[in-house]
Amino acid sequence: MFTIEKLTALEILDSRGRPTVRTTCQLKSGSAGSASVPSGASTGKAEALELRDGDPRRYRGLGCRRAVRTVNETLHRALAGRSFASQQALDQAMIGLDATPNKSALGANAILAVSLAFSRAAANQAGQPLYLHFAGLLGETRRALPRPTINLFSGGKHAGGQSPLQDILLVPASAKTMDEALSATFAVYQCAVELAARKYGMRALVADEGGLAPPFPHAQAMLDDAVEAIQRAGFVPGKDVALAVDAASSHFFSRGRYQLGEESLDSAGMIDRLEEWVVRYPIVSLEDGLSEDDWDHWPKLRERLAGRCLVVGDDLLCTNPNRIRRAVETRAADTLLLKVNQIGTLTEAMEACRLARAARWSVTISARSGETEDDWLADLAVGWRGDQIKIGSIMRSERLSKYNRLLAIEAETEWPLVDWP
Ligand code: 2PG
Ligand code: MG
Repeated sequence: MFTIEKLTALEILDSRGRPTVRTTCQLKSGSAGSASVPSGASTGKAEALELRDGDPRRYRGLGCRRAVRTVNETLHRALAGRSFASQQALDQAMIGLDATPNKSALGANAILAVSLAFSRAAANQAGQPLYLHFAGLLGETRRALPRPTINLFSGGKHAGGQSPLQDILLVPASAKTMDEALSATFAVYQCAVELAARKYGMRALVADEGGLAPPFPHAQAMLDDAVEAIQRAGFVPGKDVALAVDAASSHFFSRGRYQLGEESLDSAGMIDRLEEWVVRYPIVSLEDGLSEDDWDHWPKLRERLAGRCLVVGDDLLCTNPNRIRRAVETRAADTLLLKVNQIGTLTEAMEACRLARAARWSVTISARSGETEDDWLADLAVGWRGDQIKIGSIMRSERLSKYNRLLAIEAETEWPLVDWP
C-alpha cells in the first residue's frame, strides 16, 4: 500500500525555456519522489491536453501556473490521505476526477507529473531501482537495454522548418552495448559537424533536440549527408550504422497533399517516394511517413515497406489505446512510438504498450523535443523493454541526462542491447 501524504508542484523551465511542471509526491512511509513532464512541438492532434495559462503577458501564454495549482490544490485535496494499492489505482482515481476524454479538465501535464512522481516514490518505498519498478508494473521479465536511435540532422518544427523532414537518426545497428552505440554515434556526429562546415559553411549550432540543422538544399540531401558522415567515420552504412527517419509528415500535409520542399505529392506519390528512399538508403525505421489523418494510406505504406523497414506511428497513434486498436485492425503500422505525455498517465501508456506487444509490434520509447534534466525516460525504456529509445542527439544536457542514466543502468546490470526487431 502506498499512502499519499502530500503533493506539491512547481513551475520549472524546459529545454526551450518554456514552463512545465515538476511534482513531488510525499508518501506517509517517509519515501518521496519527484518528476518533471516534457512537452512536444510537433504534436499530434489526438494528444491529451497540456494545460497552459493562456496569459499572453507571461511566457506568451505558455505558463503552467494553473497546472501547478491543480496539483497543489485539486489533486492534493482529492488524493492526500488516501492509500493506493497500485499505480493503476492512483491513475484511475485521477482519470475519474478529470472525467474528460483528453484530460482537458485537470490537464495531462498536471496528471502525468503526479503519476510519475508517485511511481518514483513507490520505487523508493520498495527500495527498488526505478527501472525494476517499471518492469514490475508491466509484468516485463525480459532483460535487455533498448537500442538508441540518435538524432543526427534536424528539420521541420525542431529546426525552424529549413527542411521538411524532422529527424534523421543514427541506428548503431551492430553495437552490442550502450557504450559501443554511443561511441559510434560520437564518431559519426563529429564527421557530420565537419561535413556541415565544409558543405554549408555552418558552425556546429544545434536544433531543439541537439541535431545539426544546416540549410539542406532539399530533403534528400539530409539522407545523402548522413550516409556520407557514416562512411567518413569508417563505418559501413546499414551494417554498422543504419538510419531512422521521423518525417513528421502531418506537419507538411494539407488538403490531401504532402509539401515536400518544392514538390507537392499526393499520398500514393508520397508512398512511392518513401519506398524509393528505403531502397536507396540504409533506412531501417520510418516514423510518421504519412500524416495522422491519412488512415486510408497507412496500410499501403506498411505493406510496401514490410520486412525492410519498421513503420512507426507517432502522431498517428498518440499513445492512445483507441487509435492503436484501429491501427492494429487496419494493419496501418508495426511499431508504436510511445510518449507518456501524449496520453497523460503511466497506466494508459502501459495499456498502449500491451496492445502493441499483443499485435507483435515493436515499441520505441521516446522523449519530447521540449525536455527537462529529469531522466525517468531511461528507466521507463529499460523497464518496459523498449526495442528502441529515442532521446535526441548526444548534445544538450536534457538529452544527456537520459543517455548517462542508460550508461549507469548498463554498468549496474550488464544487460546487452536488445536485438533489432
Ligand atoms: C517526435 C518528437 C520527438 P515532439 O515527433 O517524435 O522527436 O517531437 O516532441 O516535438 O513531438
Ligand atoms: Mg515523431
